Amino acid sequence: MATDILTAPTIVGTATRTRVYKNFIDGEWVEASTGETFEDRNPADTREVVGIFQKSAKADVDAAVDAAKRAFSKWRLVPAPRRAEIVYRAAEMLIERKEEYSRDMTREMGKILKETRGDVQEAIDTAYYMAGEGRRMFGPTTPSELPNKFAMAVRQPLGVCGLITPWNFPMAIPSWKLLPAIICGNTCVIKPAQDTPLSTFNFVRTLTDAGVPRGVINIVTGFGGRVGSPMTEHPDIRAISLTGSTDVGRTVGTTAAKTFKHCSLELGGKNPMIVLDDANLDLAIEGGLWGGFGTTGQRCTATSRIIVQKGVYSEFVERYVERAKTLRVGNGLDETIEMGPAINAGQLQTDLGYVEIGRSEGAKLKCGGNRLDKGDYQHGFFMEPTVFIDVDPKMRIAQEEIFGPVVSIIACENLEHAIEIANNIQYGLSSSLYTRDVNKAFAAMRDLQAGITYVNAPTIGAEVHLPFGGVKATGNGHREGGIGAIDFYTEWKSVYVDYSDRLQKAQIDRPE
Ligand code: UN1
Repeated sequence: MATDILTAPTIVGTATRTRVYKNFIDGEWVEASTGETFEDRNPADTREVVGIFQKSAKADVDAAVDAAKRAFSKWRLVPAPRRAEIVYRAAEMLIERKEEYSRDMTREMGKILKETRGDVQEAIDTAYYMAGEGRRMFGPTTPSELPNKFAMAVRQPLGVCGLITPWNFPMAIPSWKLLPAIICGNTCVIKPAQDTPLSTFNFVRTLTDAGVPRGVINIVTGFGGRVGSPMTEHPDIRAISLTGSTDVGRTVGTTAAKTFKHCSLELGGKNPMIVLDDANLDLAIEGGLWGGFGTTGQRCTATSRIIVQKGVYSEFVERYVERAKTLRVGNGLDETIEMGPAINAGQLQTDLGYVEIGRSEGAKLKCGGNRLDKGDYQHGFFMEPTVFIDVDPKMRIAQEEIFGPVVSIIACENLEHAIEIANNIQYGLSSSLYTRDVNKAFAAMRDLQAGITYVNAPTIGAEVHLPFGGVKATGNGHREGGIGAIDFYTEWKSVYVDYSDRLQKAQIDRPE
């Protein structure tokens, strides 16, 4: 059973010694107030302990917030272009460290090297992009309605930001939050996911080496209830940004509202890819495999529903399933592997549980569905790429976020019907359409209820300078990436300068 693997003895002192990582508060490495630690294990081979991290509690959050508050009084006054130079330098350093950090990430998260390199690259892209923002941070200057009066709006930092990040993009998503936050002059306390803290340490170490001053970024590791909750409740944290499940988002949003924090929630998805009769099927099949099984299906943007028009349904299903069966599953450090393990025992159990749910709902299991636990697989959380066909859009496997390598294929009559199926869901993160018909493409771009729509590409692959986020239960209206991030981490201040040397009354002093 998976839980046995979790309690397997730690191999320490053979090839490498397991390193103990402390919290990073005010530029110092400090132990948690609890004196407790937890292990970060490799999901492809749970005998390997990647690192030992601090199991923190409220007192550690309080210390980190105090440090961040002190640092804020100076950091906010550093000119934004100077802050940006540090971030730019970090981007250059990350390029040099990319291979090392990608390997660390594959060891702690499981996704294949090609993808962890992409994850580190996404942090590099964000760093270059946000470094540029340091010389923009534009706000409006606009005419006053009164003579000899100047009007403009400037962006101001918020103060201490609390960042709660997930395990599936352990460097990219921290970069989406940390970099705009510090470019805007805020200071941060970050709680990385307990499954993947090392990548956050690698990222923050690089920022520190590049010159981010002490206290500007603080890391507190641990679990949601003991670290995330005190952050969300802390009166001195002025903004919370969470990427996580819709359930956790609801709790975080409700709690953050009590102290009037800015709150950005990036939550679940159940992303549809529509394939119309006129689509380039080769392209759609490759896209659907990448979108469905890339990152072992563990992306908020994963292509978890494929809605195929009836004229190409049989051919698509047959060819898609044939290809899914041949995907090479294994340890992502092996360059030939195409799909890694689930992140942990709980996630694997969820994935296998949904296979049972799909079967009992009457969907046809066309391939996969089993755990892989023999030979090289025995120490990891591996499972076969799984495809259900003839799925009814109302089934739970077509409605609920699984976050694993389980794809549901649904038949549709035409574009209208496909969009109805696509939209009839609580989530609205990403979406996609394969067609060669420009009229249909534009209709779908308008009508799909999602924060992101791809045409002739799967539902994954967002670029960092465009808004990232979703509608409905996927979020609360904020966007990461692009200028939306700068909007989230700043507050507008409108400034009026009256140089008339007399009292002028807006709305009242009007020429006859
Ligand atoms: C996620 O889906 O959890 O768009 C983040 C992508 C990546 C980020 C995904 N750039 O696929």
